[in-house]
Amino acid sequence: MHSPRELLQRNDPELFAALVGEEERQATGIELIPSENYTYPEVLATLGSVFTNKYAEGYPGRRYYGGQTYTDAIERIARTRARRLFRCEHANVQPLSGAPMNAAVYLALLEPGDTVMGMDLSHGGHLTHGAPVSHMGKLFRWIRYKTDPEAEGRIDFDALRSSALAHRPKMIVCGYSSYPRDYDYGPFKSIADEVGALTLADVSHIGGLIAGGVLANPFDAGFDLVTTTTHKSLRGPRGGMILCRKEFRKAIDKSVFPGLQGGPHMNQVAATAVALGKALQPAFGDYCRQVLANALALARALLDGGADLVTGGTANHMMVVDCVRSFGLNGRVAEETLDAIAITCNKQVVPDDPNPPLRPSGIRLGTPAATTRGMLEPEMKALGTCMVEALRSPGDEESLGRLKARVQDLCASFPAPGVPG
Ligand code: DSN
Repeated sequence: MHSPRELLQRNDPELFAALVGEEERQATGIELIPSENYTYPEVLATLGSVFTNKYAEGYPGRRYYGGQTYTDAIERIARTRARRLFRCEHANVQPLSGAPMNAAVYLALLEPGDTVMGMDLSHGGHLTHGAPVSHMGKLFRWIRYKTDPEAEGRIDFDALRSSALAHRPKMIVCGYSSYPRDYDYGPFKSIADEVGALTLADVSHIGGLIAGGVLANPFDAGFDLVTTTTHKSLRGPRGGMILCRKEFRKAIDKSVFPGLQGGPHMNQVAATAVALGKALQPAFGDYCRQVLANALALARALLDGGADLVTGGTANHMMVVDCVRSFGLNGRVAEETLDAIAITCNKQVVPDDPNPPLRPSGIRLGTPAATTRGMLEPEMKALGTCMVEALRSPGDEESLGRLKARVQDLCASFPAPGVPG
């Protein structure tokens, strides 16, 4: 009897070689892209389980195919756990990932041409919050709000309110991909109430930190809907969830299926249930507290090394470093330089970036994955110091080689769960 892994190795050596290469890359380097994490071994096992084989169009108790005893069970478990974690009335756990998740909300509650407000992409918003290149950007009339450079890069609520009063949006979207501060839900809600707009918080990056009780929950401020991906700080499989008050339940469920998607990926739904079960355990709160403590330690090390951080630091695990201002490098060179010392990050536009997205001014960092490996503040300080040293002399091969050995030594002491070393 061969194990599934042995079968893959024997029958598809080319694919197997890529798998082993990726395992080695993940084991020997450190992941500082804020949207990535190392998921639980139990999630990996569930993703690779027989739930992959099953079609389950519909919802528990109302499916279009037979054989749904266990698919109904896992979807009910996932929905119940999501409701408990986020203290909400309804959860749809079928969105395949973040973009269809947000599209399903817009298509459920808006008409084409309706006005919506979302954060400008370069100020921290997401593609699905109305960037002109996205289909949703073309389908609706988006009004973009920004941060205020005079107020340390915080959201400019006075400008947001004036714009809302002028344009009367039907929905205001709060949520970001690269805004390093806590989201201040209160002002959004009161501005939305003033103009009669629905409120959506896309908390994809901080969903885990909300579930873990260390960041504010938008439902406590009276938000109507919350979306989150499941694979970032939540440590689950790739996927998305739509959480909402019960009056939106029917519209949201119809929009996800049959409106936008076909058969849900039941292996993903099962794995989401597993991750949500983990997030309900007290240890998850400890993990989230450490994610934030690690972010502060990494930010401190970078600032001490002369780095210029957008908004001056972080309050939500994420950091955006302006590499042009700090080190005279664009983000692409910075990303490649850190790659050379086994640190993975992503290049990132900064607010009103004069440079293009593939050669932007900054890089983006976050601490969920490093924290999953068990790294603490001293390791963050060590990584921050290595990064600054590398970014100061990106052409010094000898120094990069030395730094890479230091980072790899550190990683060897903190194995990534589920990643064969
Ligand atoms: N790609 C994810 C991120 O890195 O933020 C979300 O789109």
